[in-house]
Amino acid sequence: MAQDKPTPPSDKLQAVVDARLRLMQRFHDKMARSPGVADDAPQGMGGPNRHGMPLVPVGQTQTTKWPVLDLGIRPEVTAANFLLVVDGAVQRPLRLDWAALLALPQIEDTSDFHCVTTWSRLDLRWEGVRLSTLLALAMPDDDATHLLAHGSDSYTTNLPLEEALKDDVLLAHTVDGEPLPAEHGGPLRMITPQLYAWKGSKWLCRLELLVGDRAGFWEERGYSMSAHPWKNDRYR
Ligand SMILES: Nc1nc2c(c(=O)[nH]1)N[C@H]1C(S)=C(S)[C@@H](COP(=O)(O)O)O[C@H]1N2
Ligand SMILES: [Mo]
Repeated sequence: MAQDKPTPPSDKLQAVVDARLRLMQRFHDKMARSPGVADDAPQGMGGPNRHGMPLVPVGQTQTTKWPVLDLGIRPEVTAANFLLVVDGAVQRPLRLDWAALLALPQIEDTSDFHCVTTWSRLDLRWEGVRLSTLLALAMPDDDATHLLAHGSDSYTTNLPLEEALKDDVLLAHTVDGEPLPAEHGGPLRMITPQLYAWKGSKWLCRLELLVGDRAGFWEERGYSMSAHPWKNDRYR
């Protein structure tokens, strides 16, 4: 049932935490088998796993610049006109305006950013909302398996829920202490530190829960459905 008004801020944070844990329990086995968790020495989760050494996946080179990569369409999204919809295979569709997003539990996490065009940026300090928090609120149907993230530039990208639920997958509004610049997807983008960066939509406007997988923009053009940088998993 779609709601017309933005979802009011939740003051029942414990309920969110409980719902999140229940959802993660449902995907526990798949998550345990996924790269980055199943590896003996998990990599790609930021500085702590690098033991202080720069370390990037095969075929990647570290950069200290931050290139901009997108379709060349720069949508005019601001906090004032921001709207994020969560719909599809969910029991409780959500519509969040900027205030509703900021009312959710906020976290900070430092992680790496691997673009499939071979550059990696290490140790970006992100702030935002865990994707799993929003999914817990939206309550994916029992048979939901994937999601398609939509950007306001009409970009799409797909990922399985066992990846989407990882703790470092954020809807981020702040990077290195500053509001996320528009060219990097501000006011809100998704990040997927354990997958190539194309899995994180800039100017995020919709999370569509799916029963089964559906290719997004780059996936339709030959890029990997799973996109694991530590497995050099670039193409289909
Ligand atoms: N909405 C949207 N999100 C997007 C893209 C895009 O074209 N549109 N490009 C993707 C790709 S290929 C990469 S590598 C990263 C680049 O993010 P950056 O421009 O902040 O470096 O965003 C991803 N998310
Ligand atoms: Mo990319």
